[in-house]
Amino acid sequence: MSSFEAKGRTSSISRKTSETDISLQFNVDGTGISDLQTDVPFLNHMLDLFTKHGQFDLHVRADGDIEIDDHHTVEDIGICLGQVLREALGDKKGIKRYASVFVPMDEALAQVVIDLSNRPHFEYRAEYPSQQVGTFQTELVHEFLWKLALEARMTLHVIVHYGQNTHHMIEAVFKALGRALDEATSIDPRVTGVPSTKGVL
Ligand SMILES: [Mn+2]
Repeated sequence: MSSFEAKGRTSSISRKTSETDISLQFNVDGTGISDLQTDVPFLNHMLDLFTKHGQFDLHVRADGDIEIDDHHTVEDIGICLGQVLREALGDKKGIKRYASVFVPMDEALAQVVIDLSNRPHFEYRAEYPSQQVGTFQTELVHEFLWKLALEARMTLHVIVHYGQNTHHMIEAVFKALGRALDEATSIDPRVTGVPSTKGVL
């Protein structure tokens, strides 16, 4: 069960399943303010960075079956964020559509390339030295990003070029994701209508 409420370039969702109960509000044109309460502290940290560096606003409340593990909660927040992003962008008139952003975090370097194409595709190149950051399993980064790309219907390429510290490497990914989405969703005054030769995205 889920429901949307959209206004301007904002959107919200309430989604409840037997595994998670999530409410999420997203503003594309925000000021970098996040209000996050999930039971996955590392994801809160990453979403905070994403929101700040993307100049979005993001509010998340998530209860999930973390007694099993963090998987469903992380996956379902990715689904919800993708759905509100797609909803908030509407017909995508006047947006830049593409972005490619590199972000370093000390020794780590991440690159995120986006096309808000309406064609879900996810490419991911990342090898982390550790399988866990605290209690967070690094394989869940893939799960989150893939579901985000799928539900937002965007082409998303994420490459971690190098790094030694897994926390730094994932942090660089989420900062780059924020900055790339900020750029791809930004309005270019030279663009009239939808930025596609097909006339629709
Ligand atoms: Mn950190």
